[in-house]
Amino acid sequence: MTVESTLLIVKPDGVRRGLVGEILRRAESKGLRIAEMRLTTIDRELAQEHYGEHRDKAFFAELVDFITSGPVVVARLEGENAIDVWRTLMGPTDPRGAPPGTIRGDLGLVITENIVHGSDSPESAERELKLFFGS
Ligand code: 3AN
Repeated sequence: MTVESTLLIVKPDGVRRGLVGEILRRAESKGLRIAEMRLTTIDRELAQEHYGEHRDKAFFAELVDFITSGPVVVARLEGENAIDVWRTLMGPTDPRGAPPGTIRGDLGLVITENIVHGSDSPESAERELKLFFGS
């Protein structure tokens, strides 16, 4: 058994479009457990820290503008292999090629507004959960 924790974010587009329930339903239906959750607005400092690995990318400013553009839902998801399982449910980064059945495949259209975030490794999950939940 590898019980893991991962960070789920419903991004501002997901909250604006009223998709919070749909996204959480998919996580819960799969068997992942919501261990902590809140509605919050990410400030620029936290956004820059969270997306630190993308600091040098051309889309960094746009990324920070977008994630701070309105309320988000952040949650700690727990379960067997939660990190990979949540990434699989989300689908690939670019919704254009994301398979139907995934969140981005079913609900997203463009890469800049791709609805959800999920930690991409155990190291990222630990770092990100610390940023948003303190541990
Ligand atoms: P993921 O969210 O699938 O882990 P990352 O970590 O590669 O993807 O990218 C973080 C976020 O940066 C993505 N969710 C997406 O919103 C944005 N992003 C990634 N690549 C691009 C790109 N080429 N143009 C604009 N935004 C991008």
